[in-house]
Amino acid sequence: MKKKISLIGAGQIGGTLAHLINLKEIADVVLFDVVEGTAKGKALDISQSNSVDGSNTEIIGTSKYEDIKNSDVVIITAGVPRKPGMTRDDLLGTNLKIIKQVAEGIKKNSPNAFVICITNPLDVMVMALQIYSGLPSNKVVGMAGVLDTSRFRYFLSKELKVPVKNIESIVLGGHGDTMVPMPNHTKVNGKLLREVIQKEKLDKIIDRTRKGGAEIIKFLEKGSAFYAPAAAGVEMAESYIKNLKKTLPCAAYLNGEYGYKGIYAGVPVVVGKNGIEKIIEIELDNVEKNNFDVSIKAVKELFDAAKKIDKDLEK
Ligand code: TXD
Repeated sequence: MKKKISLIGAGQIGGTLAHLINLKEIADVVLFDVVEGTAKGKALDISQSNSVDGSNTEIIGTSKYEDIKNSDVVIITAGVPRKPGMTRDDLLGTNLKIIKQVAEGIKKNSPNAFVICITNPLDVMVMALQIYSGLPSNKVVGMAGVLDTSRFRYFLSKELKVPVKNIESIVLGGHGDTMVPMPNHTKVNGKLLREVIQKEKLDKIIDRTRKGGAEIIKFLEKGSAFYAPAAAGVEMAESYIKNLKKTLPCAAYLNGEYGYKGIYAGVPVVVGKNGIEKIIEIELDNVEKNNFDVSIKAVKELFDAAKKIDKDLEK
């Protein structure tokens, strides 16, 4: 039985998601956007690549929520991206309204889907999405840690001249400047990172990872990163669809784990056919715990700001 992935938002990331899912033949795709032409045009264009790439998945473009009915996965990129000089938090007001609308559409048409939120400010958007939609928290997750970890591993691989596949790592916490790259949980060719890199170089790479999004926005001037965010979203969707049970850093609902309850945070989770199947609690030393707490505090403060905008977020 062919699987169905609906993409809410057919912009830079949404279009790239559609192309990657189609190329890897993971599922049929519904590309949804309020600007119907964007969705229909990109769906048609990607469909016409099938004869070259040999993919045979179906992809349609639409602006009607009924077309996302009974999706296995819904990935949300609907919203506005940052402009140079903006922080992810600056998008709160605009994107919160959009997420509320999207949550309604999913609740009505695909309440059993595994929902991956990508829209920024990510940690608050995914929390709002789960509250607005009322979907179970193990089926609503945010994409950020896979991207942030991918950036961290890339920068390390360039610095150490090691293939990125030989670097295991993880970035925890919120998707913002307080995110927590984890050097003590990073291995390069099986060796602990701190044994193979000078502290100054590591600190520079941690800082560059935190500002990875802004660095790309500065180059692009219009729009933000989309290839790597899309690749990260596809890895999460594929782990669910194919029940790969990959351990991935995702913004997941904490119910006591890491000492927190009732908040979303970037932590290692197992993604399989039941959605977030397990939250992995890794040992944090005092510095890591402190950094994690600072990151969670930033998410909480932004969520408080969101609740001031929309009282419906008061649980
Ligand atoms: O790691 C991460 N989570 C981040 C997320 C990485 C990079 C970018 N991040 C955020 O994703 C970014 O800050 C934005 O909030 C989203 C989407 O970024 P993208 O670059 O794809 O933005 P675009 O190209 O502007 O696409 C957004 C699309 C656009 O086509 C709009 O017409 C559409 O969203 N849109 C809507 N679709 C459906 N419903 C509504 N209401 C709607 N409003 C706009």
